[in-house]
Amino acid sequence: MRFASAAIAFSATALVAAQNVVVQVGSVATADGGVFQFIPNDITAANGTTVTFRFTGAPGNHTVTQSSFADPCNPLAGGFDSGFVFIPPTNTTETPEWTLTVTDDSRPIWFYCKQLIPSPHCSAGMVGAINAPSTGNTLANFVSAARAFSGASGQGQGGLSGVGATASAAPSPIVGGASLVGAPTSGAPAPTASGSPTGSSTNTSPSPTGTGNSASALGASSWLLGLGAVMGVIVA
Ligand SMILES: *[C@@H]1O[C@H](CO)[C@@H](O)[C@H](O)[C@H]1NC(C)=O
Ligand SMILES: *[C@@H]1O[C@H](CO)[C@@H](O)[C@H](O)[C@H]1NC(C)=O
Ligand SMILES: *[C@@H]1O[C@H](CO)[C@@H](O)[C@H](O)[C@H]1NC(C)=O
Ligand SMILES: [Cu+2]
Repeated sequence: MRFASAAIAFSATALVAAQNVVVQVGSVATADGGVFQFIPNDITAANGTTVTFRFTGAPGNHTVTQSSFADPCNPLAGGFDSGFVFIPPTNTTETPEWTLTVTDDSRPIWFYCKQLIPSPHCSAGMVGAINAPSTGNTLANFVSAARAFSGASGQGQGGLSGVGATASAAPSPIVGGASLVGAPTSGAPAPTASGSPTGSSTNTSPSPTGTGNSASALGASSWLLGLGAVMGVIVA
């Protein structure tokens, strides 16, 4: 009995951990891949999963801005946008974080960093995806399209809520020399730069593979959590 409880507690813990994904925003010049990257950039997240972006790259000044497969370096109308989070070179106090909750795992969610200084981060490959398909409109193709993008990536301001994912607050805490420019608010105006709100309608790619698996994992997780809670009560 004790063994069974421990096993269930372990499973529940592992699955709960899998429902929050942490993504590092920005890195350092000496890192593999350099400063301009999201680590990881290929995220699988079922409905309800939180994706926490941690602005750890110091120094850094980055955004997490929703775009579309067809137009990787311009904001998607109605998309989410963290705003510019600046991290000073030396301060290592609390790391600003921004958390999105996935609300629609049935289609891919594409994003980029819209910083242009010292050169556009998007064309340096600072892009990522949540639930990218494994064939067709893959993350690899998205990264290639971003790298091929020339000129200034779109600066339009997105909001807290995006298409398929939503945040409830702006990045925080902004302390210890960090700063935030263009903090997202609810009801943010649609970005002025191009970015079709129906970009996904031109996206004829199949649903991300793994959606079904994620969904069943979520279901199993909920079930185990429930059972774990019951077991906890019994054991207590
Ligand atoms: C961060 O980048 C934005 C956009 O380029 C800029 O407006 C802001 O001043 C920058 N912050 C700092 C502290 O450099
Ligand atoms: C996730 O939510 C979206 C929007 O409600 C829905 O279309 C989709 O089917 C859901 N995914 C799963 C696996 O249930
Ligand atoms: C580090 O944080 C302190 C306290 O907030 C601030 O006074 C200082 O300017 C910061 N240093 C840098 C390099 O931003
Ligand atoms: Cu960046």
